[in-house]
Amino acid sequence: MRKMVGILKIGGGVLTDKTKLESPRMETIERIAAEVASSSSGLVLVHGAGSFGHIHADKYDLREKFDPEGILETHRSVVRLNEIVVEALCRAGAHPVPVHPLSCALLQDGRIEDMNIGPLTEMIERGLLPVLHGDVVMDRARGADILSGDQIITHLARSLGADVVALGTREDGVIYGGEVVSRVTRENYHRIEPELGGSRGVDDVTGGMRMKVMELLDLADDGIPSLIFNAGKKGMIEKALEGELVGTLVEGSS
Ligand code: IP8
Repeated sequence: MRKMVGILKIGGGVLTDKTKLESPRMETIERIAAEVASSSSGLVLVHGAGSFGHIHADKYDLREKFDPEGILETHRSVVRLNEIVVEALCRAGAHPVPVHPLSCALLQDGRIEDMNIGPLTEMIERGLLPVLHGDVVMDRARGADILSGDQIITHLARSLGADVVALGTREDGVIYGGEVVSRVTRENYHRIEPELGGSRGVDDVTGGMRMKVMELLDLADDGIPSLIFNAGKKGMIEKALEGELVGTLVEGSS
């Protein structure tokens, strides 16, 4: 029997202070690691870059220009955050394995064309916790581009056939008129869209809440719902992974 597969993304804004270069929020990382370690098996964790990566990608204008030095600096930076997360997960008793998209994904004009899924399914089967992250990735058309963790989770959700997809941000969900929207579908998206902005702190080269919701609506069109919730609050990860509606559910039209 196939294991249940959960895909959890934790945003870079939760794990780091996005206003200061390479500043991890260690207490939050330790808490999240403990919550992830105690969650049920069959999980893939993807984390954003925050102030590791976005600042470098912006500095080298990597979305526009092919820059070998920028590629190396940006990748090394996100790998440093990945190591911090992996170390915290080890301390919390999980069995994490780092997986770097630069080495296993290929883009075509900014979209994933190919990703090596075989190792991930094997890791999940054997009780390991793959830990991926937003990264700079080779692109057939552009040379290289920034691959957001948001695109990674939707790609993995489709190719692994995820049972749960949860996106932990610093917000309680999608906010409209000061309130959390409990459900976002293609029907109400046009109404809330003007209020969806980028993200806080440094320039986010991958687009903030609007891009997340667009990415997740495409996933919902393929029949896979997902949840945007606040991972900055204690206890929410477990609830989100257990399918509790603790935020905004992005789902297909009924
Ligand atoms: O924080 C961005 O990933 P994200 C990756 O998930 C880089 O959007 C290298 C800026």
